[in-house]
Amino acid sequence: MMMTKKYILNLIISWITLSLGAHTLYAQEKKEVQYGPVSPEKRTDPAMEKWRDNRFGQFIHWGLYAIPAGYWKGKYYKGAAEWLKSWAKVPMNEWAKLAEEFNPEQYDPEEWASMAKQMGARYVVLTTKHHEGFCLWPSQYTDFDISNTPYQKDLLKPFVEAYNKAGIDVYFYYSVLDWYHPDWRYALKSEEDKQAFERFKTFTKNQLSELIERYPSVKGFWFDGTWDASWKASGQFSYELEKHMKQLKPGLIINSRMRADEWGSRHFDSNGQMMGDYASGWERKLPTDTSVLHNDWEACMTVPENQWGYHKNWEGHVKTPTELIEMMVRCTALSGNFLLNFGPKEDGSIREEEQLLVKEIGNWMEQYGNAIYNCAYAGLEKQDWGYFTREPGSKTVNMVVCNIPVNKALRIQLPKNLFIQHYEYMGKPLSKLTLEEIGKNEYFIHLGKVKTKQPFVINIQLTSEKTDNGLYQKAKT
Ligand code: FHN
Repeated sequence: MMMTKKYILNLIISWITLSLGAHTLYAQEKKEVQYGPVSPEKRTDPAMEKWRDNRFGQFIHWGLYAIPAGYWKGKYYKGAAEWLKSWAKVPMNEWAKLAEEFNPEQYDPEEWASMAKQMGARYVVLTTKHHEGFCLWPSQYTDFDISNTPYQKDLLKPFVEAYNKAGIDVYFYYSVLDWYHPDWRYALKSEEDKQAFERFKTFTKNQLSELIERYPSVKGFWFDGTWDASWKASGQFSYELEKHMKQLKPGLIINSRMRADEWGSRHFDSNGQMMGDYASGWERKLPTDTSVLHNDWEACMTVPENQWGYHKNWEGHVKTPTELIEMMVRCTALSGNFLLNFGPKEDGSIREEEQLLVKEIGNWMEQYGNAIYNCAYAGLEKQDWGYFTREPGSKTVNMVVCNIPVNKALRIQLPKNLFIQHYEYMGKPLSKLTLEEIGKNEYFIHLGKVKTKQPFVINIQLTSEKTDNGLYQKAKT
């Protein structure tokens, strides 16, 4: 007993010490940040509202890595295909020779755009240059580009045109990390490194300006490859670059990965303020709670475990359409976007598994897309059968049911003073629904003989005035 008392006392003392310590530390560490967020407040302009409303996007990783597709000199490498150069330790001059083979004759951007539309994607993010440094457009700042391949023609122009024609917003992925460029540096250890990296920064700024000027309908940039010490030491530059790009194209949207502050803090500045317009650190993982609501955010997801570029073998767990739909719903329910990756083959065609996904996700979106587009966190506690989403300001709440309970009864716990006024299926009715009030602001929606295994949506309308207008049945009659 004595031991327990002493133990508890010690615990309390260490808790107080830790809290005071953390507080002092925090107070000490609050930094003067000059190169933090360019737009410190959550953006509410039409471009950003559109980004939010889109909710579902297609990510495309396409580059020279689609040629070896996970194999080098007959040897199989199971890591991400776009990193093969690194796994197989291929010298750059050898890797660069792949450009001599790149001839995507099956490339049909209209077909890609129509697939994306069928799937329900409202925006697309395409790798204009990945870590290998190869550019899908004819860039005046490098020879390592599409014009020096047998294909020769610009891949981006028809891409942008086709997607825009299909009503899909185009974003460009751009890797700062560049394995090809002679001035790229991982760290700035010498004066020579610093000078080289200054040239690299000019190259980066030139290429980004070029992309904005050549493809003026681009809605934003998705930066990557910004984790090395050299970029982390370029806080002022990244701040000025973001400003410059937004001056060239007002309304441009830039992800948090692009930025570092002058202290080397990435995504969020040294005082915890998000930099860029949305948090883009959610890669192959999703948030689980409402702590993300403070900022706009997006999660990007692969279909297999960790493959972005085309890999001949998809090993490990390859996600089902239902899993991916649930992920998208979860993002919407927490006011985030979901970006689903595709890796086209070297000839420009799309692998069969991805074509199947397009159909399945597309069918679902056709019926239930209204529970995703324009929707966000519903302001209600998550329930076990799935997720609530809601268009901001609307009285109608979408219940996206992902797990049907064995008793076919969906329990709904509402906050105090909120009642269900109306309930019905979104789209085609799947069974006869009945409502039962089981407690204070607590209900069951009984599904009856519902057969589907796919997620589906029930719309409920909420009211703050409880009126027994006969729309629900009471538990105790
Ligand atoms: O290294 C890349 C990877 O190849 C892929 O492009 C992903 C997509 O988010 N980003 C990097 C890893 O964070």
